[in-house]
Amino acid sequence: MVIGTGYGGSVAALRLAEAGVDVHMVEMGMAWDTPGPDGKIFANTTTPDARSYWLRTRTKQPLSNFLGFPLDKDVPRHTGILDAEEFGGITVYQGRGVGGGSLVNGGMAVTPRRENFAAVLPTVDAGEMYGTYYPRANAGLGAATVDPEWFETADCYQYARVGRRHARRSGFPFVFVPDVYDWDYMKREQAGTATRSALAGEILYGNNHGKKSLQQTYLARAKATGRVTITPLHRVTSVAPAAGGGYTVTMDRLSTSGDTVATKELTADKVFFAAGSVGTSKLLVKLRANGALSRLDGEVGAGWGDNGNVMCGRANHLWDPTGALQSAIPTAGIDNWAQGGAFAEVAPLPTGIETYASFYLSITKNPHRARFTWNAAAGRAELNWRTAWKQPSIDAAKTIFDKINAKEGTIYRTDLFGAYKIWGDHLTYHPLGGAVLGRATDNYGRLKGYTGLYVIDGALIPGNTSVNPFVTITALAERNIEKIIDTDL
Ligand code: FAE
Repeated sequence: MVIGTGYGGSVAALRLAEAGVDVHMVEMGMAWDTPGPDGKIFANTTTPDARSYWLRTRTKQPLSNFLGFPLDKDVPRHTGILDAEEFGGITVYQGRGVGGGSLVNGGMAVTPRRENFAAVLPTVDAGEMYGTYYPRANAGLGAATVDPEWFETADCYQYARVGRRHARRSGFPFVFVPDVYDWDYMKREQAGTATRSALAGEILYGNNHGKKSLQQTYLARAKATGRVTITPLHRVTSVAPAAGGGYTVTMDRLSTSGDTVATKELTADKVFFAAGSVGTSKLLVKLRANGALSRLDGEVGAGWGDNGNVMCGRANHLWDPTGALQSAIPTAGIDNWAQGGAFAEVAPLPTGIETYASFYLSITKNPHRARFTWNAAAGRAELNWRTAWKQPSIDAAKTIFDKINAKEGTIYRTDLFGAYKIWGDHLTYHPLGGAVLGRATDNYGRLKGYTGLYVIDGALIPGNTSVNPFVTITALAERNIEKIIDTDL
């Protein structure tokens, strides 16, 4: 059994099925295979509706304000695609549904520099990762880089070209990064010969065309084996050793308004936790505390980080427009990791109007790590992150943007995250850790204390990857599942 259908879960399901194992995947979100009343499966970013948020009655947009106006609006409570999960000091954005984060993310498929990977996961053989598993992951995900010639002339990347000019004038390297979007489709969107998706501002709440989510890649191949069953709208609540061997897995069947309509128990020989860094950590700290899996290691719950995410915008001069038409798929970044501890994605602001804004999501070297614990009285997992812990991330991002502002004679936008607030320091898109490789598990994701229980998602990575994380999550899952199939099955 695989709990969750994101990157780690999809890799596990495909490789197990190819090895002849029957796999049952359980996913708390929806299947996302049926069009809504407007004929589209996914809602647009500028017009969120019931499909957009996981069980909220009001949207919680990462950019909450624009030109002084709040952007959030009421929506019907529904098992929508984007979860803005709130903990004490941070809102953690996550994808919900078959495909996990691949449904909502920007598709930036970035392989970290080898020296940075070695610093993050020193017990993993970097030679194997860069020789075998990163290439395997990138091929499986369909990662590719924008055609540089087309990039120079495409209206929809004017914002990225402005970002490049400003980066270079301040002496920063500007790097193209691969993405899983179908670049030929994007070209046709720009040429007006295909229905627009990235160019219609589709991101965050799903892409109706063009993006190769896991449903188009790993999960399609997994299903084609005939050995994989996926059960959506079921949330796993417990895993405990079964009397006759294996594990009893308890799950709630959810209605689309989030109510539990049935509870089921199944038995599985082996269980893979792939519910994402937050989902896996929450489940495991609960199961250790309530005695269902009391032998789990004390490291379970620890080592959680936000990949150093922090957002900001810059206000450009009127002679430096970033374009009314912006592709929602980012394609490049500013690499100041070695000098300043920041890698800044040049991000779109696809509002449909000229904003004169440059917008960035920075990934920074933030040393703070939080811990999940189970609050039995409240019946929920808690995370002890503090908003003030974002200061090192802001400082790192400033090594890039203070310099660019000084060079360009520009200022930070103060209208995107509330009134007179420069930094988007309240959120992360990249939760990592909580069941760290080599600490809560052995060096291949086997949970300490139990035979046949594995972690195979972003929970294994200790809080940071130096770049956007899903290629690393996928590559590590490829490495671990190969070993597990060879030795445990
Ligand atoms: P994930 O993909 O989160 O999958 C976990 C799945 O488990 C989800 O489908 C959950 O609904 C499900 N689940 C959770 N709890 C349960 C339960 N109890 N029972 C059953 N199912 C459960 O995990 N990363 C990049 O590399 N590049 C990007 O451009 C990028 N952009 C992003 C943009 C946004 C807005 C967001 C939110 C994330 C972005 N990310 C990006 C992060 C990336 O999507 C994330 O690291 C991966 O999706 C994490 O993969 P996992 O396999 O760990």
